[in-house]
Amino acid sequence: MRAVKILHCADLHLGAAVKSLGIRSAKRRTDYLKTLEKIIEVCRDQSVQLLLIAGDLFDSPWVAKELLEDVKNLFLLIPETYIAITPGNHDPYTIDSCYAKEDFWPKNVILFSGEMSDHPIPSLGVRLWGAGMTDSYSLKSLFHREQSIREAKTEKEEIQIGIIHGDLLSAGGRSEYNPIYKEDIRDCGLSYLALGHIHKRSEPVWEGSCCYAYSGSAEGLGFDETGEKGVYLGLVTADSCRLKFLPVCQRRFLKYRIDVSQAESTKQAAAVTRRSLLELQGEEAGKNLYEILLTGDTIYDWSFDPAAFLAEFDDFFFIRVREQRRILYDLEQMAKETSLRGIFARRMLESKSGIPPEQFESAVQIGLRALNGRVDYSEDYET
Ligand SMILES: [Mn+2]
Repeated sequence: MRAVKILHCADLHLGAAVKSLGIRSAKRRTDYLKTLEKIIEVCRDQSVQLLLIAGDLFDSPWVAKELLEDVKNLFLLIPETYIAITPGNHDPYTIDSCYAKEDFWPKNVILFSGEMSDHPIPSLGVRLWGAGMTDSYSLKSLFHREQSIREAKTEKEEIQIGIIHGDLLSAGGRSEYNPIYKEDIRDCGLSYLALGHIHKRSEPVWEGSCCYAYSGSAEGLGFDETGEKGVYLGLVTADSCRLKFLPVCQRRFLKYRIDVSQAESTKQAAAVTRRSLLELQGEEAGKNLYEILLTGDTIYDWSFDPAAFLAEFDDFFFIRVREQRRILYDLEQMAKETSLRGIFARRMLESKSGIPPEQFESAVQIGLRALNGRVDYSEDYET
């Protein structure tokens, strides 16, 4: 049976500025382009016939000239590969968008815009179906023409492949970003539907005879997009999909809780953290982006110095840290002290019976921190 080799990616958000990364933001922006470079490399090395880019290729429809040239030059490196692009809610196909530039895109690029349309690729025995966003919002579903897809499937011996950017929902669900209903894609005639918009990858699954997946963002955009990111690569036939996830990201966003009960200073806490990260991520640990929460129980409440902690990670690409240790205490013993701490302990013991235990514990922790000269602006950390 005829098969086509595809690579499905989405949500590259080229040109995005992630402000929370501070001075690393600019460097991070070059990572996104490197990810596309890597995707192009995979297409070339593995003879991918069809590259599907399911929306939000760019972070905005107005793209810096240099970036646009870089992307075009990358596409020119794989003239044998058809490149299908559907604009997303971040890079909609508007008249002044980069997609509307006349005679700009190489011949191997197929652009979808607006309502669902089809594009036959006879040399591959494939018919592509796609819709492209023309605005940042679309309350109405751009996915339709199921009848035509089914007809094409039965009448012509082609593999029907779809590409779209939107929110996959069950009947009745609402979204401002092109709602696509599972009921519509069930047995719609497509062998594979490449989805974009949701940055978290979903496994390829079947809705009737239609297989679909979100490839997720190919490079994480923040700490809400942790772990390995990549693309789907594999073979599609008229009635089968064999796709494998392939990581292509340059760096990963990672979140860890590190127990620093044994540490007796900020420097020691940094050393414990470094050891853990090297254990968890190996030699290349320093290239990733970390959000660290320091936890543990401590008797000696040494004061944590975030700046001193971060200074120990100069060789790491990006790291941010919060500290939330629990202070171990003996209020009865403390109450005997002739000190501010003693007064605090006595007052707390006096009021203990009237306060729910959890609230009491939290009040003691905040009080002891305050007495040690370190109350943070916000104590409502997630636990
Ligand atoms: Mn996106």
